[in-house]
Amino acid sequence: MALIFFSKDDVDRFEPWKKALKEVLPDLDVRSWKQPGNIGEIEFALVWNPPPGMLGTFPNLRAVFSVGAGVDSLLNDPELPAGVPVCRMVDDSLTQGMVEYSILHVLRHHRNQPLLEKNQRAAKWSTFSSPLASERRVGIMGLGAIGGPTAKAISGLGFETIGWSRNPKEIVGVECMHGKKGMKDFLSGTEIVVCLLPLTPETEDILNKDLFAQLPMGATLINAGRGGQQVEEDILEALDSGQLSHVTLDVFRDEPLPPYHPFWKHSKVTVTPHNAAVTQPKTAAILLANNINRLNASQPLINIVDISVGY
Ligand code: NDP
Ligand code: OXD
Repeated sequence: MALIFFSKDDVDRFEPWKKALKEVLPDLDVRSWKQPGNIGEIEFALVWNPPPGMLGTFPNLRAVFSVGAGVDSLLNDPELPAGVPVCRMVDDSLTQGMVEYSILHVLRHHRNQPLLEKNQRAAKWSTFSSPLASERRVGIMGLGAIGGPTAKAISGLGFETIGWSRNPKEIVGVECMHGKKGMKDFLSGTEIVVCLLPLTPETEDILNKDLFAQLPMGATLINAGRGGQQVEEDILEALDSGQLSHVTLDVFRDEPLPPYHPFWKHSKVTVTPHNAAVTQPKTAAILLANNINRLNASQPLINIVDISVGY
């Protein structure tokens, strides 16, 4: 029983994953993509942004596991082996990291920390107050494994919290909207938007000038979903016009963000390098082992991706 690991990352994550997987599945032969051995023996793939075509080279693949929650790079592979199930990552520690990121940046925008930092650099003593959290509406786009707990946590801080998803949802303390029809109400009056959507054909370019125009003047945006959801020129224009007062972006169309990109040095843009949350091998390996055991016992896999909708 062999698994191939691939990660297109700036750090080599193979050894921690191998160690964590061997602890829960001692019989699993965990191989790095650098030394795949006999590819006919590979039954499972655990991957982060593999090059298109790579997965199609394993003739006996039984399941593909994504290291990350987002599976857009896998589904965009024209040679993704047909009929092989793809599972996304749903892990409490990943969710917790995303909740922390969202809270950190919602509070940063709520308290206008970027202005305080600017004033500090100018040795300017200027006090101001922020509205009460209950007077500030925060909108969460995507109410799934990550967005749902994030919306609850933001609501728990006392913010007026509104959420948006594809299908109807009920979350205590969160006003839930859904679908294209719910979008207008979701946006109107929302001063801080947090995007936690997967990248699909429906969500591509969703963070665009039409959406920004429906927000109150001076609204702020936090995007930790995927870069393909944001129209970069529209963000820059909205920042220039004051429609948006600040954006915090963890994800980009081109990653790593090229050094010449205007976002890096823009005074109204906070850039984080796609590290809102990183999957922890220790906790995630337990979930993978569970899924591999299920497959071996002919039980249905957990967190299987619905390829027809893209997440
Ligand atoms: P889920 O699949 O659990 O949830 C996705 C949510 O988005 C669901 O609520 C879904 O609606 C909603 N959604 C999908 N399509 C639409 C649409 N067209 N209109 C409205 N709502 C839509 O995903 P996760 O919560 O696990 O992860 C979300 C994304 O977060 C990942 O795909 C990834 O891109 C990103 N991510 C980023 C990380 C980072 O470090 N920056 C780390 C982890 C994740 P419904 O509930 O109705 O199906
Ligand atoms: C993920 C990510 O999808 O890290 O998990 O972006």
